[in-house]
Amino acid sequence: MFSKLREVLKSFTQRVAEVLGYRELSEKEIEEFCEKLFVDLVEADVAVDIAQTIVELFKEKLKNVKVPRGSNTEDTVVEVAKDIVLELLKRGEAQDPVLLIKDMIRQSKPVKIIFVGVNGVGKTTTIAKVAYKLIQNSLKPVIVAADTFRAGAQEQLKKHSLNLGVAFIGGRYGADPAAVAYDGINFAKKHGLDVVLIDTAGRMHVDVDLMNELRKIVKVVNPNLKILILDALTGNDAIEQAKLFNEAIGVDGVVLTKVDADAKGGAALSVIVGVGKPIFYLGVGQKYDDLEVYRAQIILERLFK
Ligand SMILES: Nc1nc2c(ncn2[C@@H]2O[C@H](COP(=O)(O)OP(=O)(O)OP(=O)(O)O)[C@@H](O)[C@H]2O)c(=O)[nH]1
Ligand SMILES: [Mg+2]
Repeated sequence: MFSKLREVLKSFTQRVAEVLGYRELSEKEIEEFCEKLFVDLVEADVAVDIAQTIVELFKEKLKNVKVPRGSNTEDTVVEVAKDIVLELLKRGEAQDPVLLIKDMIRQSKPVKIIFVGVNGVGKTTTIAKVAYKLIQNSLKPVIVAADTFRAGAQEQLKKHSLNLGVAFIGGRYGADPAAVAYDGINFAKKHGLDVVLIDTAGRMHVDVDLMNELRKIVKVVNPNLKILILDALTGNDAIEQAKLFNEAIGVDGVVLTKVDADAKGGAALSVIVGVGKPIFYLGVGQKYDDLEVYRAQIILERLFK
């Protein structure tokens, strides 16, 4: 995870520290180092506008960087770089979703959470992972398969619920997804369950009919949380997806999946920094416990390991 990005940052800070070790950087050197940094970031799949933002921040900071007497030059430069990157990573920081859900339960239950996103990003897998997290926190979820469109979607989610020992509500193929979701909510009310996790069919953010259908589901369900699932590997397109889903239904937070598969790291970073929504979790694998609460500080440590 993040390996290419880590290399880019390391070689940049080393190059800067080499000069700073015996004199201040000239304007020209700052320009050159930052130019190279920009190219390297883009090569590590960082989106161009995000790479530009990062480089501008470095240009500003490097003008005034002073190495205190007796300090290690490279450590000083790394600290400067960490400050910049941490500031950016914090844009995605969110409250721990389990704590958020517990707060909501205290107001009224069941808490209704709907998961949306384009095809194949990891909605169904993420729901299973979230259900697992809730159980670990002594909460009782029900999983609702309101994806009545894709063949096999019901079975896929039912299998997860059996594995996890979690209640499951599904619907016939082609049934009204809003009605299935409603059944799930009623089931939770009847059995005193805490959380209703609603899966929806994958849909392209540019498909007007399917986005209208989603609006209808949201209207019927009136969810406490609308969670958008984004695939880290899609980088810039993920930001476009977020924009359109947000316009259609309003998005409360994001789960960024397949971060483990983004070997370079730049695509994931671009979504974290550019999406403009809280990142609730990172999906880091296919197992039930491969779901990490997003913490800027933890990503920072990985980037500067
Ligand atoms: N490596 C990795 N794979 C993941 C992750 N999350 C999901 N996947 C895989 O991505 C594929 C698609 O996952 P699904 O959960 O079926 O995606 P979906 O969004 O529900 O797909 P549709 O319902 O068809 O729109 C599966 O093979 C998952 O195992 C993750 O965090 N890391
Ligand atoms: Mg699915």
